[in-house]
Amino acid sequence: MAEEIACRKFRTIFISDVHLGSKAAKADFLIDFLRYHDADTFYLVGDIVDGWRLKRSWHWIQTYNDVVQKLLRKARKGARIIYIPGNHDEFLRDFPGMHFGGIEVALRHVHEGADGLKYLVLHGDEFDVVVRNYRIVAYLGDWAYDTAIAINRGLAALRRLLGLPYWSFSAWAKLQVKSAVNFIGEFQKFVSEEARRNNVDGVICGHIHHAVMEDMDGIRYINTGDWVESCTAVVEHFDGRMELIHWVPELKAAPRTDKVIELPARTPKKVEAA
Ligand SMILES: [Mn+2]
Repeated sequence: MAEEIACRKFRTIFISDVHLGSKAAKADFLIDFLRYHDADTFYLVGDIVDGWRLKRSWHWIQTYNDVVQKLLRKARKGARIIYIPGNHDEFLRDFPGMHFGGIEVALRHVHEGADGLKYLVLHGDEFDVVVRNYRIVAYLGDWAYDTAIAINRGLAALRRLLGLPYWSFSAWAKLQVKSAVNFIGEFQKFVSEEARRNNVDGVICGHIHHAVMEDMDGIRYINTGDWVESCTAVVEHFDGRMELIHWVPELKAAPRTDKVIELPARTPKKVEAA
């Protein structure tokens, strides 16, 4: 007799890069994960739907509907769901502040953990161009940095207008076998700098399909990974503790990665007088 597995309840669940619409999306694994993991708040950290892939060849199966239905049902039952669009679902970026069936759309969001730590939640594609040109950007400073991000946004819009697919940093990075690690490192560095500029304690992003929790010079860098290959999610416990889960459906349990960020205990930036 199969043992009934209890559903683990969390304060927050962060998921990104499901790429519904691409054949590689492991939607059934995600449904299985959502069956055993629940939360008060869900963040969909971009590239949940792969609009680019759908535009090229329509691939939408029942399992993808099931994922959408499951999320909508959670919203109906009172869960807060915040959808931060990525570059593959950038059509949603035209609707910040909108609500779809109880799902809020936001370009970025500051999440306050139960322990008071603040996290900037964003997808991360805007840093592609900065990462690619980091030497120039580092030399020219803040102005070049902001300009590079603006140019990247313009180029993405232009490519969309021309019907060209978004230039995929992650796909490209994987081709650069030797330098991929460097670029992942640079991506982490720039995203963490953005968190520092925003005066928060950490950043939670996706985009490069590389799940990790790391301390970047005092900034907590958390990447939720993806549901194309690795099947990972980040959960926040009710005490604010963050955990990275690699979901293995056959095990019906999350093998602990113990990739918990080892950091000196931090007090939130905003300290209230006693
Ligand atoms: Mn992306």
